[in-house]
Amino acid sequence: MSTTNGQWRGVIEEYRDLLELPEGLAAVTLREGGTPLVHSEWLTGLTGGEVWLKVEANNPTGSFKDRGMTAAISVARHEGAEAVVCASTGNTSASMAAYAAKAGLKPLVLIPEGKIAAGKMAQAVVHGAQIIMVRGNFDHCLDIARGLARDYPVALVNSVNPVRLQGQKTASFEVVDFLGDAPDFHLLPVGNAGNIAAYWLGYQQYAELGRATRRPVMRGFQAEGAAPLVTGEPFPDPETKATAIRVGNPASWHLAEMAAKESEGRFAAVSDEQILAAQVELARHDGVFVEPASAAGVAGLLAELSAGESYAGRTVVITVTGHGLKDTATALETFTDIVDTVVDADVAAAAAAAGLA
Ligand code: AN7
Repeated sequence: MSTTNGQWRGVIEEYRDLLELPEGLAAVTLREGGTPLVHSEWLTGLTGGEVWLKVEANNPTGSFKDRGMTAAISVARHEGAEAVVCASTGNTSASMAAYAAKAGLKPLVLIPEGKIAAGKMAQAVVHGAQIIMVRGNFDHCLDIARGLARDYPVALVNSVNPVRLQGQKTASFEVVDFLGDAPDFHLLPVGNAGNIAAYWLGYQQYAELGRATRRPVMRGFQAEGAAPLVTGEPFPDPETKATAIRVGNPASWHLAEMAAKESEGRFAAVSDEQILAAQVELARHDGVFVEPASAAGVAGLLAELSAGESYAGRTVVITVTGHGLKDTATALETFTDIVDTVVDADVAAAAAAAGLA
């Protein structure tokens, strides 16, 4: 991996030769990617394998979406677009708004009414997006976004735009570049299913190039109330507290199924309780605070271990997709007594309250 004076250049410059993008494309970048693989002593201990977290919160807008967005916005500008549109459960809109601002494009965001985490909403607003709330879910928003891009002069930057996957697949490259080979297993949350498709694309490409000797088994985890890839049927009314993956009819359904099939992987569902418990456990054991949806992969691993599945001796990468600060309201819902005690400004009183005295 090359750098300029030690600074990571962003995924287009770091991996340009490996991405299907227009020749000489000028990158609109916030230096996304180059995110850490953090070793999880906790999950390594539980599994008897080696478990790594690919911490995508460390992207400029706090989620993995920036990898695909640098590519999509660069191409939109390259092709002369003046406005860009996306449907979003929150993170795509936050990312699009930031990159559109950098590129001087007008961002238009379609989001499901009342179901967007406050942090993500703040990002879209502050970056200057025009926000349209739709009485409906993400799937309705995506239909509208597609319709707008078809009939009006706005470029669609959802992951149905193949350029997005070109950027997002760089996450697999980074995993292999760091570990020296592909892991045995790759676990991640799945909503609209672009990310699992992109990872699989990246792993396949590296294997074909001889940069990896193997391809991982891909395991995708959905929320029980929004698990179409598990049941095989769209969910007309998807529901989960993990709003980022509240998707009933994933756009990349077919690609995601191919990734699971070709890698001998699978999809499974986890409950909101399992997701929120995993979020807290991950924060407390590993010091990594992720948003609820991002904990679905960890929740999946824990559920599989309980069901007798073994990862002993295996290398496992789990992508944690977005930052915990995106949605503090949901994170704090389970905590009734946030502040233990209120005391006067006095050491003895604090010591007594803390049980030290
Ligand atoms: C934190 O922002 O779909 O399976 O519109 O924000 O590639 O959809 C977000 C998805 C996982 C699922 N984790 O990824 C959107 C949006 C987080 C996310 C997913 C999302 P995909």
